[in-house]
Amino acid sequence: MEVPKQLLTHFLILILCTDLLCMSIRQIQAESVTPEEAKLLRDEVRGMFYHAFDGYMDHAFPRDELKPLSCGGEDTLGGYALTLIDSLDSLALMGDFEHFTTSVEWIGKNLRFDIIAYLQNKTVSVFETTIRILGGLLSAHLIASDYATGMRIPSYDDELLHLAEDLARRLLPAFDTPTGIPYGSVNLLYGVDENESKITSTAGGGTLTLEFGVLSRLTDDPIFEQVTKNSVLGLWARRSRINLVGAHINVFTGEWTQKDAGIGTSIDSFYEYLLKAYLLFGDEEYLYIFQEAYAAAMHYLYNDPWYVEVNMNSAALVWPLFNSLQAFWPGLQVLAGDIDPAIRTHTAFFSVWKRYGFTPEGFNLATFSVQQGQRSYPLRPELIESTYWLYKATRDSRYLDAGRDMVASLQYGARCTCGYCHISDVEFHKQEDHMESFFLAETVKYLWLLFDLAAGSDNLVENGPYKYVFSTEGHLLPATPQISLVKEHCSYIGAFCPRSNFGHEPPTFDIPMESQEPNATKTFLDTTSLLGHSYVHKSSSVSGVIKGLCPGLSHSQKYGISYVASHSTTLSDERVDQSESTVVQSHSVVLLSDSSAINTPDDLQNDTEPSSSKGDGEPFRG
Ligand code: DMJ
Repeated sequence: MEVPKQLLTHFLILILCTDLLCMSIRQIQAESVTPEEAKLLRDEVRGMFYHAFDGYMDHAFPRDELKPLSCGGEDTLGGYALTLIDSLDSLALMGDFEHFTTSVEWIGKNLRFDIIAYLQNKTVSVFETTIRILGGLLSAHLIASDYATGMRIPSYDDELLHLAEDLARRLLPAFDTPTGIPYGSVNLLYGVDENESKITSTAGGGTLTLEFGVLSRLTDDPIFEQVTKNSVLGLWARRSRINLVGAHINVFTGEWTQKDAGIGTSIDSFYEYLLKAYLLFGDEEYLYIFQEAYAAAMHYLYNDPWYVEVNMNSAALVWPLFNSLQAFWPGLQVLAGDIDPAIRTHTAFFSVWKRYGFTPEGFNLATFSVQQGQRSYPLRPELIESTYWLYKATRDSRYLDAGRDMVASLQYGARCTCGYCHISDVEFHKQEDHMESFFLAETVKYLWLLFDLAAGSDNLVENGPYKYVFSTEGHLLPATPQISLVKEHCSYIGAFCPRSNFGHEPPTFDIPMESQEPNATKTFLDTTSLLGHSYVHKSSSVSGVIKGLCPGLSHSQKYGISYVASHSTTLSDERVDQSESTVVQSHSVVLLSDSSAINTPDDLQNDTEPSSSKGDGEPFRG
């Protein structure tokens, strides 16, 4: 492996320096990533992908995951080639048509959930199976079946869609509970075992809507969308009076069995899917819930720049802990248009990465040290994901520098014989013989997207025929007219919907506001004032992520991140087209946290008066 010299120097600085003095030395020594270096880094990341992917194919396939130190395989989620399925859209994204085709064809011919269910009598996690397998199959199906992606496979005949539908139907029995919140696990042949635990996590019940919703819209069977929305409503109905949710709930009684509220472990993607379900499907109920949930999180959990865990009823501090799953949050804030806190939080989280070369699963904010028992780094993507979103929104080269640090850490600390290894202890960098499938679905994908964007962005996400929403497993879900139900929304709104948007022609994006019908413009302006922003539209090219399918489509116009504004940005990359790069936070999809809007109830359920997680005192001093 050829290692760029600058990367090597950077890594040496990274491992030798752990204190403030060294941070300033590092700042002096490290030059910012140039566009040329971004290309090299993108290629470096591509090499990382293939080291891990080839290792998996050579030593583990068709088992679920690679054991990268011993060069073997292990079944971790049902025994159906998990890593291959989780990697499909990464292959397509990087333009590897050959591997994408052979992989899709192999899965289409060989994977049969009925046979696996019958022979192996498997009980699987509803959450993991949905986000990794169902999401992987659906995103690959949507790429392989569509000429507009440039990756249409001629021989492909919806095999992956049929597999996804079969699998989802096998998960449906899990939703048969009094609350609508599904059991955590289900047997693929028999349904839910009578001894199955009735306790599940909030993320487990709240992170299914994208995959199941897409399936409903592709199969014209509403059941998948209905049960998963019902689950979200079931969780939200049991929120506390201060709009927080706990971590674990009994799916029969609806009682919270773990009342710690936070944005990380066990809850994280509940928030993520509220916003993304709205963005992808245009269902405003999700937006409404997201606004309420987000405002409460920012009021009670945010301790600028960190996030804590508090009791969901009293808001009393429970854990002054950064856990690595929280690191997706700045990326979500970019989508929501709340960039300033995202920048500060990312800086704080990244300081933990810089200190150890990786983020530990838990970092104690009272002692500012690694939390005992949470010392590992299992190749998680969250901080990298947020780095990508913040770079995309700001084009600030500090995010490329952060990405370069992360590549250096992975290359020197985690790369091992046949792939990339988990780090069992971030202080000693000991490698462990596991490689989670999300390393290829997310970790490497977001790094590649980051540097590809800096190098000129020639990929499906940036330049493809649709705007994409990323699932929590990093799978690409396109806002096609069929998925976003453009027709339905347009007829509902009675707005400007040219016929050509519904034919075989690809939809037009980035329609200049000036060229839209007056009623469409009005919708946009109404929206921004509704959200309380003083933003005045000036740009000739307002590009919301899914905007343009139908100018009258209200949710598309409210899509939070706009990459275009005629003001306010630092630009480090002069090659980037001016209209694309001068962006950022000009308008937002959410009504941003307004603490005065949250009433602090006098009579909180069970618990004591809410303690403010901000302002009064310093909860982290221990
Ligand atoms: C992934 O499976 C998903 O990102 C999920 O939402 C959280 N856990 C892993 C990555 O850390």
